[in-house]
Amino acid sequence: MAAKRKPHTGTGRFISGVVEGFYGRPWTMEQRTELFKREQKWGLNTYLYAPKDDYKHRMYWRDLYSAEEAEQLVALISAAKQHDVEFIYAISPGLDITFSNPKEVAALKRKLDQVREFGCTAFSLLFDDIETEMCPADKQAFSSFAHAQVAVTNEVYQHLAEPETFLFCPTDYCAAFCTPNVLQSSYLNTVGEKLLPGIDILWTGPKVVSHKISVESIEEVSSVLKRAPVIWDNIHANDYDPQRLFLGPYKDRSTELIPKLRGVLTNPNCEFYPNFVAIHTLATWCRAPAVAGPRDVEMGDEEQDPSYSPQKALTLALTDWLQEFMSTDQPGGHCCPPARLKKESSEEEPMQTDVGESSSYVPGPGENPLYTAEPLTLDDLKLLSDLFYLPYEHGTTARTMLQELHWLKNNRQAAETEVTADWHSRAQQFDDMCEAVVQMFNRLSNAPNRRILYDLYNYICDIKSGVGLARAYVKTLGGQGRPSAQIMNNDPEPWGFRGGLSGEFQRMLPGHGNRDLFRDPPMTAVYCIRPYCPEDKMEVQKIFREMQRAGEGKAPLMAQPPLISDGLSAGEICPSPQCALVLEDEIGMCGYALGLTDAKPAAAKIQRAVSEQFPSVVTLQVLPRVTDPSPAKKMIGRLLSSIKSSGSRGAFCEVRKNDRRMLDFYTKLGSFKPVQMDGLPQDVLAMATSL
Ligand code: GDL
Repeated sequence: MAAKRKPHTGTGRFISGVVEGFYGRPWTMEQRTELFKREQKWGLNTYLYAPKDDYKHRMYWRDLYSAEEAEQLVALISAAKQHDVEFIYAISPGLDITFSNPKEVAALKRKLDQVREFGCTAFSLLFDDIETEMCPADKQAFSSFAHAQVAVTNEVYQHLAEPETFLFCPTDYCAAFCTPNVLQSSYLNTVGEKLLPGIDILWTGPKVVSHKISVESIEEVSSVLKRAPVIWDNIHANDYDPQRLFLGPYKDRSTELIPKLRGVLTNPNCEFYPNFVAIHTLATWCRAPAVAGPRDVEMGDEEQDPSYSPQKALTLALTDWLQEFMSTDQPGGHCCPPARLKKESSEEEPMQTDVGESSSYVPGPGENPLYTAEPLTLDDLKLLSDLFYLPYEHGTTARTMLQELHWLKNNRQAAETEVTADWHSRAQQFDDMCEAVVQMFNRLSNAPNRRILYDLYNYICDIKSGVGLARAYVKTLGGQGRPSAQIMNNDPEPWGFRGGLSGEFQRMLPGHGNRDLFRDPPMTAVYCIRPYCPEDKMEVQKIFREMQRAGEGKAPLMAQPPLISDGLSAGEICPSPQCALVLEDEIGMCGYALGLTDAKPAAAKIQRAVSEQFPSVVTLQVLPRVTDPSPAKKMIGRLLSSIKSSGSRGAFCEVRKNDRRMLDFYTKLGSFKPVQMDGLPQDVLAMATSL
């Protein structure tokens, strides 16, 4: 029977929902059922079952489910159905499957047949996060890894009678993993061409955790995949860092993407309950009305998106979440708040007793009043979300606190000599902000819904003590009170400093702290690296001249002896094929990287020799407006890999000793080391790397 063709233009049902695809403790069946209820309520339609550390999903993918497990899965699949959520069962055989062994493929089919018997009708094969080297048997049978995966996936898909929903996760599932890039990736091109058209493909965007996902990037990958992808969005995933939690809104994805995509599934925080915001705001985004006709404003900044405002979506989510915090509805047990809420009647049961029937405690005259706590507020939740916002951005209050602490620390001199009113008033404001965090912590700890609290507990404890330390530090700076025991003491308690071996390692490594969101907010500029073409010659020369002029102050230009790199940049020497790249930003060309696989002839012309060990030469220039070092690093990386594939053993660069910027660049790369080179002008240093 021919498969029903699905629309790949985004005009059909938009797949929307959640992928449980993170590492670590999987959610419980109860939590998943709760998820289906929420998805239905908020208009999301899909759940992709893919918990990385579930034994039988990945590590022991061949093993069939036991009777007890089967019972649970049957119940889960039926719960999804009840709530109009499509349950997609995913399996990850990539750790150790031999693609060419028919027994392995049979094992895969057998496992999926079993799940089909549980009532499941939608499936997915995932090949993310696996070794890309094939075993000898597979190398013999398939021309590439992509061919191996596609062959098995197509076979399984057909075995299952071409299910309406069938997803494939490629090994190169984001642009950053594609070599040399998305358009030229032979892996992705094979997948796009050979994977049967009814199979949809998962994609995480430019990176594993993508800051932004642009319409252009989706158009590009769709052209290679020959279908619109389903986004597996890691924006709220926190399985890579035990100190992070993401409670900010779904953001930096324009709603113009919706018609260009087959769907979006969010792979959120490992902790189930704190995902309220992640899933609620995604649902708001998915419901965003389509805007007819072309827009007259340049889109890209989500705040200008007329169909979706992350801030409004966040407020909606937090308002609903507040209700949930207040609910005592705990399946499988009674629940009472730990402290009575002020507004509640005194008839309520005291907390954490098993004597539900006993009357509540009433303090006698002269006895301590009962402990009471203010109820949690929407502002508390806004603050909480601000403190645990998004992977590339702190929330407003968190940013302000960091800025203020930074200012207070840097201006403490003034406070010591002359007591400035300004410093003290800002110190007081900082203290008030810290107090708000402590109060928020207290009210959260007293919220009736303990399930959410327990999921949040470690994080809010951590931020509370972090804030406590900062607060004590500012007090000390201002000369108020005695130096705080926690921060000034030489023998602090373990809770007086942030511990853990991993943290200690980090502090010892170079560059520790240089990715702080406060000091180094992520770059918003979008760069494109593309192959050089002859028409680029003039622009390359322009950059070269501009950078030469910038260096003129250091050494008179005309007096400088010629270098091979100068010849390349000035267009007098042609770069070797595949060894020339240009960098572009919104304004235009802003850098280039050029190379010669064999520098000997060019060297001979200027009476120089080239060592056998490093026969190739590279040169790179980037305009000063490119403050982000990564595009230059990427260009040089790509250039070196092209040079390597030409068979070269090593490459060198020529750097003028007064060119601190370039010296710094090559030194920081780590792989380039100064080398002796005969005939090199006095003021020039050669640095080289083996390939
Ligand atoms: C990944 C993994 C995912 C993990 C996420 C965040 C995909 C396709 N796979 O690379 O399981 O949770 O990063 O750490 O995203």
